[in-house]
Amino acid sequence: MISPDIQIFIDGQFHSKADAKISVFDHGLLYGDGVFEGIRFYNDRVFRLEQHIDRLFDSAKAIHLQIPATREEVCEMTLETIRRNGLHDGYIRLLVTRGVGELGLSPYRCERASIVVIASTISLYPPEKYEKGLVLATCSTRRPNHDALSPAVKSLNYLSNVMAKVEALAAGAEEGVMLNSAGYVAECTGDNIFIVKNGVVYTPTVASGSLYGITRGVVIELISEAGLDLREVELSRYDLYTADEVFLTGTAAEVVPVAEYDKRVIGNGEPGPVTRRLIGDFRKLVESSGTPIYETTSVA
Ligand code: PXG
Repeated sequence: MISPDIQIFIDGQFHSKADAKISVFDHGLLYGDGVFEGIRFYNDRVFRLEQHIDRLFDSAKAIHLQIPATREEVCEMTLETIRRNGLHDGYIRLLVTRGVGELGLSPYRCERASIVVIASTISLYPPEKYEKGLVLATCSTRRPNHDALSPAVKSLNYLSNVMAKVEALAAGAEEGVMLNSAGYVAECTGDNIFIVKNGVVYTPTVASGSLYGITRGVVIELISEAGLDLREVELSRYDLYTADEVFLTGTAAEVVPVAEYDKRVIGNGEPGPVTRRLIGDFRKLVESSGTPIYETTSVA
């Protein structure tokens, strides 16, 4: 639940929820022109803060957007927003919009990008889904091609993901699988996807149209620490239907098992041993690592 007196950071100032406003001439609103991050903090530490900020700067660079602050300053804005709200566990939505401009697409008539930090909570799926697994369905809305907007850019334009989510919900599923234009699996609407087959873990390559997910990267590290093989490959729907295990990863979703996909039961319909192990390892890691929020001498 969002507390009513939440303090939101906009361009160096804190505002109450009711007063936290962005101009209707901001190109973030007019054109979805901007980038964002979703970051979690656990137990007074921000998980993989620097990686999120690096990805934010990479997304901004890709869309030719100058963030009006350094990486260190953006980290500090994030930490300060959590401190102002006295939070210990939660979720950060960090946005950089193109800023206020004229009507018309040109971003060069926007004087200065705006930085917004919201500290709140997020819960994508009910807790029992982490025990029982999600139901997935394939969406007809494809991930953008590399010759359109790069699927690696975490931009403010999420309409194709929103449409895919609408399709998944209409099909009675909880999450939607998005394919690329060649028909290979890219990812879900807000999560990366992994499968396990005969003890080997597979995930689509980033070139397949998935985001460089921070959680994806963390889970790849955990897979290697567990002594398991990980292969980044092109995956088809067939590979998912016939997998022993399927699970999703994302900042909001964390690591969540899949029980059913396009009406096919995955494995025996219960979260498998690799998924269970990775859920446990991930929880241990997030509780014990990250950038301290309230300590002044920081050990990342
Ligand atoms: N793919 C897409 C398209 C995403 O948007 C991920 C994968 C997972 O990436 P990370 O870096 O989070 O492991 C995302 C991230 C939300 C929400 O509000 C969505 C995401 C992250 C946080 C919140 O639904 N998506």
